[in-house]
Amino acid sequence: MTKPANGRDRDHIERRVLDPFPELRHGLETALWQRRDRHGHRGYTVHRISKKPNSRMTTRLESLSNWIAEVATLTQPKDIKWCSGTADEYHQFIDHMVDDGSLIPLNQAHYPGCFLHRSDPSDVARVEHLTFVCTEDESDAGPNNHWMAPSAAKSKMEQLYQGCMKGRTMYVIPYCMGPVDSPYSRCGVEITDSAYVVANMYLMTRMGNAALARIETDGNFVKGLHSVGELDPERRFIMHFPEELSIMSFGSGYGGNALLGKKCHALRIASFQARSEGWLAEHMLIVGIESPQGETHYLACAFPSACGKTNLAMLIPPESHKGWKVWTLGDDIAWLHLDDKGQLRAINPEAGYFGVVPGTNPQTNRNAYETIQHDTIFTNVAVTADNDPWWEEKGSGEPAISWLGKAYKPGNGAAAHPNSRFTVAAKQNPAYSKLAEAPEGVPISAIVFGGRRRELTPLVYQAKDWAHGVLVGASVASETTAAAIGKVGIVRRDPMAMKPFCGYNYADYWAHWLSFAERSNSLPKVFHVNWFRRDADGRFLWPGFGENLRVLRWIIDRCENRASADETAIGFLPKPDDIDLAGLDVTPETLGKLLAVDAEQWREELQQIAEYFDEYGNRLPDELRAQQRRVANALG
Ligand code: OXD
Ligand code: MN
Repeated sequence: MTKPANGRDRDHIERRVLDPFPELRHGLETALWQRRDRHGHRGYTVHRISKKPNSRMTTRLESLSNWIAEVATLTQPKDIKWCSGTADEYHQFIDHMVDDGSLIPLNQAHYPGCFLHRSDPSDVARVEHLTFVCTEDESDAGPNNHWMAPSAAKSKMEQLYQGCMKGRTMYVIPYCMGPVDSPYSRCGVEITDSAYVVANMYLMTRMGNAALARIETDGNFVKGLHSVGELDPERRFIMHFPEELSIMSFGSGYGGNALLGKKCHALRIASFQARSEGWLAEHMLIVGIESPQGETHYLACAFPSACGKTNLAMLIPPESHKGWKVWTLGDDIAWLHLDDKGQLRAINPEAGYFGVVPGTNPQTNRNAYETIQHDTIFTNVAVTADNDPWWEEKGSGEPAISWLGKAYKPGNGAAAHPNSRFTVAAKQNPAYSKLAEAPEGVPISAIVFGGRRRELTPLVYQAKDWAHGVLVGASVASETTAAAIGKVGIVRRDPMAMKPFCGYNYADYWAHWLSFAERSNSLPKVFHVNWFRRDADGRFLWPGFGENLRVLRWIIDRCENRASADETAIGFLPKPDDIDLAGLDVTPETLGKLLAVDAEQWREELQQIAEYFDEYGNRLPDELRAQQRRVANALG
């Protein structure tokens, strides 16, 4: 690769200048150019820093330019790059990271536009023990969050940020969570010193000039400051200040800790903001199920991390279900608003997927598999001798180099990290819904909670009403997975699958959920599913994946009042004939086990739920306690 000798042969792509603060008054000007060859193919990128003095601001929003100035004074970057969000700019970032070795091009003939990033081996997942919600009053964060006083948290972070961007570029990323023209969307600005974060934010959010224009119109935005620091686990913190709508993250480049639009903004900060504004920010996928008759229902489903949300959001109808179609709107987060008719509507605030790679293959998730064949950033996967990405259960190829960049030796652990990820634009999904960009979102027929439980919880059941549904959601428990640091496979309470993400006291959050019953007579029906129930030998009883459509059909039929059910103490369960087993290797006896409700085990569960609720003391809504008692009494 040769660099252009002078400026004449380069395409001017973007040139924004920022110098709003005295420390950099000598005038750093960053410009990016990209050369194209005579066929118009992208060549390479040059960063040029000129010394021409200037003081032009890049935004008319003073609160934004002041904040950028403050951050630059604190972190002392060598230059500042304002991200415009164009495709060319994305490719410039990619080239830049390939040049500095932080991205490795994969086999471009097999995987065009795909790259591998190897993270620091100590930086591979969310760090819940280092994640804090910093409200003025500790009780507002609740027992569900780690708390630190805002002043203590800020002074800790300011020490870490002091001069942390010396010699680095500071990137300013204006972004919009949700379609830019949706009244339900909210914006933020992330400042980061990581080009990897910029490239990921480009795929995961609507970022750049359009978002900036909206921020300037709205006049407000969530402030997210991120630095990878030295990637030292001892100097790593993710702090949230919901009362100030701001986030400070230091010491990690991992998605959930560093792509601040995702878990930090769209869940922790947004859940807090949603409470005061009367909506819900939830850890839910959004999926549209279209019947052969052309009737489409939209479901919002909450599952703890790495419980198959992406698979459910991209479900492929099984052979037996000709004519059925499944449309993906979102695979991780839903923002839910009541419209003026009392209908709950959902938008997906994200524009891309940051999915778990291992286990993705044409059988488990053909859409995800196809989605990640091109223009994808892989993080911590293995590679084959051909330089193709490789992961456990890919179904083809052999690993040659492990995620750690070392020759792969069988018996030395997984080749790809169990929490290795793909980052990819949602539009690449063959099942991307036409309505995914609709500013008014989609009407939700059913809310579905789920967890990973070996026993106890039936394949599916329906809550008796909204308030009971809040109890069902508040009682979600699941086995832990590799998406967060810590022991895997332990059952923990994960109400509404929001344990790591609810930005305020769960007791207040449940009260907020309950309050929706006063605001609408046509709320969605609420269900609970468990795809992970096992027999005494540890074998899964239900085939899962595409076959889950059979369960979703019962859910939809219940919403339309056209399926029967047995009323039990824990809720409505399908009668054995209500789940279509045609063509499936599941005997009626197995279905019986899948739908069994063991009263003794459930009494114990209700007791544990009561003890869990006790942690919330007087703040627990009476209605939730009453629901718990009602079910416990019904169990006898
Ligand atoms: C995720 C998670 O990455 O939930 O989506 O951990
Ligand atoms: Mn998630």
